[in-house]
Amino acid sequence: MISAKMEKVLNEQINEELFSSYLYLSMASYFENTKYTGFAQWMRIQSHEEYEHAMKFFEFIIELGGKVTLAAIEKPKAKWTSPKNAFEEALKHELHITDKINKLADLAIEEKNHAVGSFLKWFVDEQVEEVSHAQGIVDKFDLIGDSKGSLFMLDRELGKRSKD
Ligand code: OFO
Repeated sequence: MISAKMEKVLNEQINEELFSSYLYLSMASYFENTKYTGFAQWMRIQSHEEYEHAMKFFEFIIELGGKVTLAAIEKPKAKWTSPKNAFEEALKHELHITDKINKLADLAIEEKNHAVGSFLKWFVDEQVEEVSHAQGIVDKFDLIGDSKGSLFMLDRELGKRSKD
């Protein structure tokens, strides 16, 4: 039910999602080390969501009768210059993932593979949400500037995030 090319790019997306999970886990560790436990909690949840995204691709490839082939996960960065810098990189990363999902959707159209196109719709919508969330947080960092008190409040607010 899927071409060799489609199988390859779906497998590559498992790797992209697992790297996302690893990157956000690394950010969680960075925030724990710098005592921003609220930001760390937000990143832990994000990391878990990314693992779930990887598993959606994993199960879908199998459902299509394809073969899952796992590859090495790139080592993530471990340090950022500030909390704002970490969230800016999270936003940049989500824009990269959006581009990957869009390219996958383009291939589904090109190959007239409606099953893959339908599966990807959830991810297209999810990416709109992910980019909007990350952008919203970066905007808040811009608003608070150098205010330590506001940074503390933001850390507390983001720490309320729980698993949906
Ligand atoms: Fe899987 O959405 Fe973020 O990377």
